[in-house]
Amino acid sequence: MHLFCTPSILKCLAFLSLFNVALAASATDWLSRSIYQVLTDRFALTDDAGTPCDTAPQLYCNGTFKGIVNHLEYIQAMGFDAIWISPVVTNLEGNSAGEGDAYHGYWTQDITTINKHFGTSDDLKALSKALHSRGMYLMLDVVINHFASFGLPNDTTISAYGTFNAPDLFHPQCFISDYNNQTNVEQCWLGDTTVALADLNTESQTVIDGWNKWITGMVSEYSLDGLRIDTLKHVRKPFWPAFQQAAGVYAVGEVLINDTSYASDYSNFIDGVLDYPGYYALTQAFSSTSGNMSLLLETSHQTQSLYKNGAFSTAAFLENHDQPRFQSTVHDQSLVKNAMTWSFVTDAIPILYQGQEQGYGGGNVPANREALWLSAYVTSNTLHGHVTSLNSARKAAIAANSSYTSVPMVVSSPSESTILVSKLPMLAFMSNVGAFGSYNAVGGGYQPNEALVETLSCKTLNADGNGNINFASTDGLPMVCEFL
Ligand code: ABC
Ligand code: CA
Repeated sequence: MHLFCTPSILKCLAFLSLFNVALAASATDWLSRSIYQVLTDRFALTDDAGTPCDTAPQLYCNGTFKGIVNHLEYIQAMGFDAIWISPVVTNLEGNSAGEGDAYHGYWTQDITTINKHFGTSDDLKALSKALHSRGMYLMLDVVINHFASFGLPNDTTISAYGTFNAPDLFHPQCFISDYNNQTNVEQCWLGDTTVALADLNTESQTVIDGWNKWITGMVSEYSLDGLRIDTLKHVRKPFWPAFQQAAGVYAVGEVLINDTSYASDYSNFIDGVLDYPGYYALTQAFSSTSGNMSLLLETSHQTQSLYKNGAFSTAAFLENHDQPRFQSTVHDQSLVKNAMTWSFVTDAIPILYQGQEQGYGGGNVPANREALWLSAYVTSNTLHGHVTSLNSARKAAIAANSSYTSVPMVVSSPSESTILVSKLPMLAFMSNVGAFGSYNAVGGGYQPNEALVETLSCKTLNADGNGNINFASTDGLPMVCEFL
């Protein structure tokens, strides 16, 4: 059994959240949510057969929308109130030599139909409905930048693309060769000659109108609450505001870059941006007992000053389906727990990639895309408990302070191995001293002698006469403190 305590304010919240659906979900609505990233093909089988799934050949393992519906309780019981699922449209069928098949959903072929491997259009609607009846949100991953082709596409390939079926709706073929040249990044192609990602001419009015009409239709047909936009930086910035408006719901874009000033400018064109620069700083800070904490501090201060709405403009993550899992290189469970804590205690919307709670440790793509059913969805392991406690602490803080999702956090680094996030009533200490290290930290802002709870250990404590807490850890574990 993991330790898990519920601050008193949370006890009436499960009931209230049932009324929290139906209207189009805005950025503000999403700020209090926490997102569980589902890789649809690898999350749950329809029949729970426990079939093996070898990640190496990159083939479909047969996870479905119905499988997700059957395991929503698993996700919600950890405290998540939103899921992000893989792209759902019909993809290239068949196997490419070397890069496998389209189990991840990013090899678009026809945006008017649903990928039959994941289920039917009705199955997707049933998933949306099942989520909403639990007070949860559905975020759909959408690929706007490209369509896919085995080998370079010819006129016949393109004429089969349905909505965008003419060569002049695509940029002339060239693979991206210079990431320092933004025109090259926007107008040349991702992929390679095995699987080419034919780059749409997103300057063309036909393409703009086609996408805007499509997204309006998708949001309405499947009652979507939010979007994760793939390859955001590969489409010119002015394309996005009209697209976001046509969607009418919150959208967070993927800008894969370790550069805060580059990534942050996108927050002027779309609601949210996945915090990749923060990801790089976070993984580095907790990579070992000599990780660079000042880089994390500096990056988070830049995030606060450069994004349109500070860190509220971002969604934070420690893992995703494109990066090696944290535990592929870090094994010290104290470091792991500290690194996991960060996304849940900052101003960002937290995202957890399926399998992290099961301690999965796959390295680079495709090893990091392990099937979750192989874990049997057990709830007994330590990290599962850790995630549950973090979500619970975050929800309690949001419930206790009406400006929790609008007043910026204060981040400081009291020593070279510790970082402190203050977002009253929550005070979170993280450190990279590791399981054999110890640290002391002081934080304040409470009432004199106020009764508090350390939510990860469930221990109660009191602020001192000045409203401070003096915290000593002998095992390097993080601490997340709030009102009892
Ligand atoms: C497959 C294989 C790979 C193989 C590749 C050629 O083909 O799995 O092993 O290398 C999907 C699949 C992938 C598949 C691709 C291509 O399609 O999931 O498995 O790869 O067929 C998104 C999605 C991703 C998805 C796609 C395509 C896009 O999250 O799952 O991939 O729809 C670029 C894009 C980014 C994209 C990513 C895969 O590629 O920008 O949107 N992700 C630099 C560039 C980045 C670039 C990155 C990786 O390299 O700046 O733009 O991402 O190629 C930092 C720097 C960064 C630097 C990183 C590596 O280091 O600051 O700039 O990123 O320090
Ligand atoms: Ca492009």
